[in-house]
Amino acid sequence: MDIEKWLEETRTTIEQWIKEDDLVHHAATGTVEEVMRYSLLAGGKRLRPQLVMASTVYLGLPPDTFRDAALAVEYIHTYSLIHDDLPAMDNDDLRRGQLTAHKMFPEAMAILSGDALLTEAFVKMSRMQNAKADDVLSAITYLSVAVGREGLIRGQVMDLAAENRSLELSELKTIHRNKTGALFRAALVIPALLSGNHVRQQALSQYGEHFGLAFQIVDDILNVVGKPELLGKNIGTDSERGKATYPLLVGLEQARRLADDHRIRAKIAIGSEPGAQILHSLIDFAVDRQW
Ligand code: GRG
Repeated sequence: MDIEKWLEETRTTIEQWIKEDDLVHHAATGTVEEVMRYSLLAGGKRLRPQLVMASTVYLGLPPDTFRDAALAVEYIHTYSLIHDDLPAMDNDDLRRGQLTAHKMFPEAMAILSGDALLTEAFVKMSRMQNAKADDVLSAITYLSVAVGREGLIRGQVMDLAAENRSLELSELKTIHRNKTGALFRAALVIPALLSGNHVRQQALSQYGEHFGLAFQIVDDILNVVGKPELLGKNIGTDSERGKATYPLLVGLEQARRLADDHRIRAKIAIGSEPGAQILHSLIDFAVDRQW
């Protein structure tokens, strides 16, 4: 399949959905919605909502069935980037080649826009169409655990605590399983929960586990050998910050081998069922990407 075409078409669709969201469409100057719109429309690969769509296809449903869930995971991702860039965290001025939210707007408004994006995601989940109330509740529970103190937040806390300290590979894996992997896994599992398809839930969760780790290993590799003009950010920042990364711990070649290993395991997890083709191509993209 032509994955480049699929990625471009779905990216356009997702950006159109964001623009059609009332809060974005009616965002007035000087409001928190303006900051939310700025960050939501500042670019990005849109991989997490694309995973919601690919998972939905794997389950035999039209890709836009769970549009609100696709938006919810992208809103949470955007919140995490805004907060991660803040002076108290990574203190970055640029994201995707553009000024970070707290550089473009007052810092307090950037913090609040992140808070509002996180809560808006759950508003969207709770108003979900095309799913039974019990299934919506299961999906909300899964997502809130994934991005809370046992998932995303845990990963970020561990990441901050690990700065300028040497780490074991197993500790690094735990950080990334939470910080990067939890939201990818949620994007994949949520359509199974919303459609009550518990048979495929396990396969999607395992695929998500390997997808998240492969994605992060490649992210670490690109921070060493990537092209800044493609990435929209500087390279070499991980080593400047004294961050433990896969290339630092195991070397570039072994890091590449590990990413490939996760690619293979992800593909085995979902098998070659009808509808699995996009997921196969997506893990190829995650591992082979240059941005
Ligand atoms: C809750 C503050 C807070 C943080 C949680 C997700 C996260 C932890 C921090 C965001 C920064 C970061 C480097 C996360 C690791 C995952 C990752 C590589 C994110 C970037 O994802 P892409 O490449 O981003 O999909 P785009 O720009 O394409 O949307």
